[in-house]
Amino acid sequence: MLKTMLIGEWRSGKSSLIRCLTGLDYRSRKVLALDFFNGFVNTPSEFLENRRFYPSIITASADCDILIFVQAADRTSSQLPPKFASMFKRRVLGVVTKIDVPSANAVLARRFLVNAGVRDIYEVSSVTGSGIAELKCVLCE
Ligand SMILES: Nc1nc2c(ncn2[C@@H]2O[C@H](COP(=O)(O)OP(=O)(O)O)[C@@H](O)[C@H]2O)c(=O)[nH]1
Ligand SMILES: [Mg+2]
Repeated sequence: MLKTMLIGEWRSGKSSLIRCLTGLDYRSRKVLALDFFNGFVNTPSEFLENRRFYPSIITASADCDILIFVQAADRTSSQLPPKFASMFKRRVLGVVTKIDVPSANAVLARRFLVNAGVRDIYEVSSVTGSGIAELKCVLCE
């Protein structure tokens, strides 16, 4: 499996996604540090929310094979900056989470990801498991 780094705002579904993809009971440490778990690198939400942490994400991404920008489908805003993907020298995937939520707007979530420079976008639900197998295939390539 590709070493995968997840980047996304608070409660976007990063930890849930790691649990779904690994089938393991992952719980993030509630500290302001990178979290390494079973081939995944989880970044604290604050790393995206505060640009003074960008150098930390960029440095850590060098050790990863692939990056995932996580955008929840039930959000009407996004903290992903325009062209954010271009800051990284790694392949970037976009994952729209929470597509099972009744108020989900996957089209809007996709638009946020496209604006962040992502082309390859997957839609998943960590609750129903929808789209998880497809995403897993990409990460196992
Ligand atoms: N309905 C629904 N809830 C989700 C999904 N993914 C995560 N959640 C919920 O959203 C909240 C935040 O998820 P979490 O994985 O902790 O987000 P993180 O802060 O990015 O790690 C939790 O209450 C999760 O149960 C999903 O696909 N569907
Ligand atoms: Mg988390």
